[in-house]
Amino acid sequence: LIGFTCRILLSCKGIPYETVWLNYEDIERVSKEVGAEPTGKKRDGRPHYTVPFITVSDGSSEKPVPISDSWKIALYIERTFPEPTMIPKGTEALHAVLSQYCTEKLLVTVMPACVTSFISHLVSPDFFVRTRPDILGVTVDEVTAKGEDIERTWKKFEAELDNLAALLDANVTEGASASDADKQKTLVMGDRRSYADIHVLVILQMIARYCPDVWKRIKSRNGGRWERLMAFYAEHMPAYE
Ligand SMILES: N[C@@H](CCC(=O)N[C@@H](CS)C(=O)NCC(=O)O)C(=O)O
Repeated sequence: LIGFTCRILLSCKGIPYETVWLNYEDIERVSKEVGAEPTGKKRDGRPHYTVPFITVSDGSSEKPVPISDSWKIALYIERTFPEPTMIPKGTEALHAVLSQYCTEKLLVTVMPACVTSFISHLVSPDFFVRTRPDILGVTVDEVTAKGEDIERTWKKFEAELDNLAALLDANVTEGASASDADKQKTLVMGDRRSYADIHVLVILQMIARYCPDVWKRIKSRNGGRWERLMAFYAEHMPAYE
């Protein structure tokens, strides 16, 4: 999921890249092979290696240079390929805060309803399930919504979307045409694409893929802006395979 943020960013900037898919159980080994740093710690203090990480051959060093952590990768991409800007100078902290907001408010809220379908698409679901307590401190079973809680979870998620929509409404300029207002309400920066949009996008894309029935009702919520956001980035959305 988080790897998609880097891929969409690269596509928006027109930078060619190659994707190497890793199964969860291979992330640590391959990270160490290429020298990508861990991005955090597991519950017991051991290093936690994560995707995305990138390796860059810039010609100045013998071996490709590794960068891990999506935010560090995004800043590297923005500084190395400034056009078109996706993190305008001086807005770095705002994009980082929006990213945190999306994780803490949207992703955490929706995960209990999506996790079963997400796991069923993994190559090695057993590894993922077995290692979650080490990483999150809870079992998959403990976070999975069941029975009536599933619908309750979607309602909570929709309330979070309504909240974000209300925040985005403030982008609308006085006297804007209906189509300009639609765009301003859809994009975090109002009149242009930016890195912050991508964090909303990857969550919507996850729902569209793993919970297609619920996506049908979410895409028309808040005046259809979530479907508009997806359409706005359609040409930059990477394939899953
Ligand atoms: N702070 C990191 C977090 C990345 C992250 O959590 N990646 C997940 C996949 S979406 C991962 O690699 N998890 C490995 C694991 O939990 O075993 C970032 O933004 O890059």
